[in-house]
Amino acid sequence: MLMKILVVAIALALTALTCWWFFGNFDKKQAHAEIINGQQEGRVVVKGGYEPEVLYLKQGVPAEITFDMEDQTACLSRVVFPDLGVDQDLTLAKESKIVIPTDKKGEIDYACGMNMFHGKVIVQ
Ligand SMILES: [Cu+2]
Repeated sequence: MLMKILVVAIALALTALTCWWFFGNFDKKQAHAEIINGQQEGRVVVKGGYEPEVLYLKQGVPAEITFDMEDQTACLSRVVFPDLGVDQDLTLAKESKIVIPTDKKGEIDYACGMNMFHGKVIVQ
């Protein structure tokens, strides 16, 4: 009996480790925007969610995020930034640019049109 519990415990631990390995891919989950000639360029791939989920911007540098549409589902067809009053249809072009104000530090959340998938921009 004790042996069975031990085997189950080890199996669970291995499963947890595997999940962490695959889903805890932090490189894909967050990124810093590139600064080119005094302009920040962020890039978010829309494919079954947002990649990266968290994008860091530098305060005071004009910024723009390009949403690269790789998803065919209706779910992700719109991106909504409630704080910015942005509700952009991403199906009009492969790439859609959205200007992000960087005058003050803080977090700017965005989501798909149904508020199911979430992403975040952090100005710091
Ligand atoms: Cu959705």
